[in-house]
Amino acid sequence: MDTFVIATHNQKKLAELQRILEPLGISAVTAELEEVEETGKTFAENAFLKANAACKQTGKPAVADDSGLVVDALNGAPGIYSARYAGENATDADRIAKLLREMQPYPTPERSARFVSSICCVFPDGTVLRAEGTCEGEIGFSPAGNGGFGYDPIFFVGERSFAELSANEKDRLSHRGKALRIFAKVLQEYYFQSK
Ligand code: ITT
Repeated sequence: MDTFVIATHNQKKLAELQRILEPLGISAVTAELEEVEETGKTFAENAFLKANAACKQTGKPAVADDSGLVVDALNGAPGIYSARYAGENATDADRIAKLLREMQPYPTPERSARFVSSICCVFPDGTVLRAEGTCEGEIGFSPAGNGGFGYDPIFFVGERSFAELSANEKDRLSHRGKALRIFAKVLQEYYFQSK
């Protein structure tokens, strides 16, 4: 099987992608990649833009994840703008604070949300493979836990936030874990058919 370049500049996301892909038998390496403008209107379009640019730049098959938090009460925001929700140089804490402020008017039954991960893999011959995963949850009223990254401290599945889960627990439930397990199957079929 090929070695895949992981097309991300987010170190925490990279760590998750590598730790989920490795047990699935998919070997993933990093590379110094140019920044790509995420001009797509969907997670899938942005994942393609990132994977395609990394494949073109390195000449190797490349895998990208475009992901985000979709909040029903906010009509799907921050969605594909999750990373930029509080401006370009903001921190995870800034983004969490902004989301909690926006969610202030909404009581528990109206705090439903989901994480979405769209995985795209582009091969040098132009082949494109895709997979998507979602995880349903609720936006909490204050941050809890120190694990994970991004919006994890305010995204609750049952009683615990994603930031309170172990890495294994998060990978089992998460949008990214689900998307990558589907991706592993799609990849297997691709290799099987191309033999
Ligand atoms: P790359 O594009 O370089 O991969 P990025 O952080 O900009 O890194 P995205 O454009 O896909 O990635 O934005 C995803 C944002 O959604 C991310 O920065 C987090 O704020 C949030 N997010 C995605 N997955 C998450 C997770 O598992 N836990 C918490 N927040 C997550």
